[in-house]
Amino acid sequence: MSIDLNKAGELVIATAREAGSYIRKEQRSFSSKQISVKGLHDFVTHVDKASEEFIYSKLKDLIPDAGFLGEEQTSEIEGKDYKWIVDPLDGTTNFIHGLHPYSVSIGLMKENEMVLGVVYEVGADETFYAWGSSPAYCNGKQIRVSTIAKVKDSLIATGFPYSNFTRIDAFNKSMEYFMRNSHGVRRLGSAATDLVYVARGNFEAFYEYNLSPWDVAAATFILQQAGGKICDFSGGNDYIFGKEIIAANEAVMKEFYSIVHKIMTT
Ligand code: 2AM
Ligand code: CA
Repeated sequence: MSIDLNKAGELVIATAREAGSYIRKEQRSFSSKQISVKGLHDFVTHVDKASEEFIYSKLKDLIPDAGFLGEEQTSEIEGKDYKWIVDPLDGTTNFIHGLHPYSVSIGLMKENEMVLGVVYEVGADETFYAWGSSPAYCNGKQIRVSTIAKVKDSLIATGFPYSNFTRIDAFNKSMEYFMRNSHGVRRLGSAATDLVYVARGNFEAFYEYNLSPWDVAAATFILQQAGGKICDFSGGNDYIFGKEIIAANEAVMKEFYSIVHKIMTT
């Protein structure tokens, strides 16, 4: 079965933006009393849940038989050829603290390959998207990764460990390396946003361990369509479900990968 990706893409953009408007409105009256704790430093709010329920209600009839994997487990459907991978609010800790960025992330996988990605960053009202073999766009304008080819000239994004500290020593070493040998390291708090900022050329590269599929699926597709390269810490393709991701513009990937691989896997 094949679907019209242009039609699906327009609907997914509208859905992500509508979910984002709801999140923006809720943030204005949000109180820290409304937080629930899922795990160590892993927070969820009624806003995450309502956003996912809204997204599910919009997507469920678009592709009959599609699976659905959402962070808040609104509905666990295995599905046939297609699967939606959804983070209704990526950057919940930022949201709780009234800080940007935070994003709505909706990806579509067909037979284990991503075919569509939409990331809506609420604070700047920016929609990043790509589908099929199209280029990547932000708010209607084509985006492309940067051409900076050396780590020493790069701005690097990452996520600090917050609940899984098994690789903290290696991670700290990698941070020290990039502090000494690049333009600097940034931790924005939303992996989907980090990845689309690599796609637009704000960052040259991004790496993190212990992310979930919904944090990265949509944005990795957008990044690839913008000319980026992505792999796991060993150079393989298991970066959506494998909890390790290295992403970079094409020119700097080889050097960036060799550093992260060496420090994080030895
Ligand atoms: P989430 O907001 O959807 O949970 C960045 O490190 C990634 O980790 C984010 O995409 C974020 O996704 C997730 N994360 C979960 N808990 C976090 C925390 N306490 N601090 C930072 N990131 C967290
Ligand atoms: Ca989330």
